[in-house]
Amino acid sequence: MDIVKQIADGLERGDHELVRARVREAIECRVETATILEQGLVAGMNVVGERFRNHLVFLPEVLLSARAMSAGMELLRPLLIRDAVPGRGKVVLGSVRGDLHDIGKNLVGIMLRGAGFDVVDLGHDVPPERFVETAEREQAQIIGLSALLTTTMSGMGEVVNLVERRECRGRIKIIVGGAPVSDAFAREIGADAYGFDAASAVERVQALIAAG
Ligand code: B1M
Repeated sequence: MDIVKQIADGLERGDHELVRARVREAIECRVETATILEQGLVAGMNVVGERFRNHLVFLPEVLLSARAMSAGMELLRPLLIRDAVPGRGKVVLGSVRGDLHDIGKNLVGIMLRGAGFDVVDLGHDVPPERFVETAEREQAQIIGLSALLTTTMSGMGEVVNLVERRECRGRIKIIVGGAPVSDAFAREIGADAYGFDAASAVERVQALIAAG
């Protein structure tokens, strides 16, 4: 099996030691940084995301793969900066104001990072202004909002309205998700996309960025 395939395979199995060793080897063998990232790490994480979505693997497996991803990225990061491999896009992520639930949001962040996106994680209980100001300052293309309470969902609409008021609607797109959130709710508040789970969040973000 070639070395890049071994990286993807190690990622799928959540074997961080194998991934670290193979990424190091690939770097020493002068495999292109973008190839190691896209065809090794990201390809492996995409498989994990798909399996998670189909309930073939569960949270512990995803976390192991995320750890393996981080192990690989640690070695790759300086080279990505040096080679200026274009990032896939930047996402400002957080749980909305009043909401302390962050397990699902963290998972979405892990999967987005796994798919090669830069993620600015603002944590939980984040006020609307902070989402929008951070997205503007960081020149992020996407704001990702998570809510687990029916009482905090309305905070998502506030972020959409604020983006509109600041006239950055064209530049910044908004994706929403969380257990009480639905596609219909996302449309009702004027969000650009709804992510049912972490894997679909990655797909939606990819589609939003591709649409420009
Ligand atoms: Co709370 N809680 N909780 N809680 N809690 C729920 C959500 C609840 C459904 C439990 C219940 O009553 N059956 C209920 C909400 C009812 C409602 O509003 N409809 C509830 C309540 C009422 C409360 C409190 C009010 C309880 C109280 O104090 N009386 C309180 C509120 C605190 C607050 O936020 N202000 C509270 C507190 C807590 C804890 C702090 C104890 C803890 C949170 C710890 C933490 O997150 N660090 C907690 C927990 C753990 C839960 C349950 C049990 C589990 C949530 C979870 O982590 N699921 C939950 C019951 C349940 O869901 N079964 C419950 C696992 C996680 C992987 O799934 O978060 O759904 P989830 O994320 C998924 C998708 O939703 C999606 O992808 C993720 C991965 O597939 N997704 C996105 C999430 N964000 C996304 C963003 C996207 C796209 C997809 O794009 C950006």
